[in-house]
Amino acid sequence: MADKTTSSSSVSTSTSRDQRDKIQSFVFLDLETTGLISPIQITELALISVHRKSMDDARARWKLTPRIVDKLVLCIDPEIEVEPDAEKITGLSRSLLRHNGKSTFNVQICQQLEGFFKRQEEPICLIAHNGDQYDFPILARSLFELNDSGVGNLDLMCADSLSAFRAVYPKKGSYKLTSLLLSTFGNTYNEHTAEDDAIGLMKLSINSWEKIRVWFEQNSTKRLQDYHTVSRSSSGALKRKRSDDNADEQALFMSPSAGAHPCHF
Ligand code: DCM
Ligand code: MG
Repeated sequence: MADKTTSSSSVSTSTSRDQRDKIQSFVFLDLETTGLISPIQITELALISVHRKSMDDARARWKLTPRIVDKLVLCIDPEIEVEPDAEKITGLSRSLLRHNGKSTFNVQICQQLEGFFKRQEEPICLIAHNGDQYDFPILARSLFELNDSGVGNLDLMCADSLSAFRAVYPKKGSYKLTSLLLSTFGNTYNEHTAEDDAIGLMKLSINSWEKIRVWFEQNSTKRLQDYHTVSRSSSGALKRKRSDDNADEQALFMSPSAGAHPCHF
């Protein structure tokens, strides 16, 4: 009798601990920016947060759009000019952002982000496509350079969906977000718009949820703060992020270990 009690209570303790440690909120992140040349500033940010339960349910029901999501989409004055190529693909220029009265990445934006993350059940994991090289360090720098950013107190795990899709589907020809969406769902979408890129990433993740979720859980070891340390400790201009031609595809999306990081602060 005593043994039984002990063993059942130890099982329930470990189950609940297990449950507690599991990612509860998956936050799909995408940034539009001034381009590829350092210093890179954010022109648009999208966060789409979906609870683990909704991701599980969506997959089980073959629905790619969960009913319950929190979204935050912000357009931001980057304080420097947007590179012509970036302006062309995103439709965002500094003057357009300013004429629409958008603020710079200031303390108020940090507070909005902090409020957004505080609404999500922890543990929280940010997911971004090529996030390790691009979105995570850029967001971390923007946030943590403002010293009074309360986001620094939050525990935000990070997982790069580009690495995830490479690992889970090693034989794909291209791992660009647009290519993955086209090959998976057969349609194009409004790419280079932060919200649509983040939603596309969410749908791809739901579609491959069983495998991708396991990868996210096993590989979300870094925290957002860690990317700021990396960006401070290295020097040199940020080179390339993503490009639409095949050479860049080869360099950036197919063989990350060969040569220099495409995004190196
Ligand atoms: N970017 C760029 N040129 C490209 C691709 C991307 O300057 N060919 C920059 C500007 C985009 C940012 O990267 O705002 C994010 O790219 P994406 O829209 O793919 O998320
Ligand atoms: Mg984008």
